[in-house]
Amino acid sequence: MSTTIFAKIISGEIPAPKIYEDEHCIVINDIAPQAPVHVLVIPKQPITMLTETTASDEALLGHLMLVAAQQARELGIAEGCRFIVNNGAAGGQTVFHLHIHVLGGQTLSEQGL
Ligand code: IU
Repeated sequence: MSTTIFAKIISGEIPAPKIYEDEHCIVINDIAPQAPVHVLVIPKQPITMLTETTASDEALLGHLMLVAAQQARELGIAEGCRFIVNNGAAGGQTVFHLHIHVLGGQTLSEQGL
């Protein structure tokens, strides 16, 4: 399997501030934010994309969603935010290591998002 930028961030090969980390995932600020708050929840397991997951990933996927929600609360955007998973090149995915975008900080519809 090819190594993505996220795998290198997780391993520490490429330095990137982790705003949260636990046994299963990390959270980083997106390098090209599309909203005032834009973070990425990334599993340490190098799953390519959501449609590659199976029933064995159920607990991990639940964990990622809970971390995303917790980050939204901690970043002060819980009352209005968006959680996005791009899937596959035609779905807008550019980094082929599963991640959840957490976006907020202003009315998203004002940004055309
Ligand atoms: P996508 O869903 O695969 O399109 O999202 C990839 C995101 O990863 C995108 O928003 C990039 O700005 C972001 N990103 C990053 O935060 N740091 C990087 O070094 C690279 C991409 I390459």
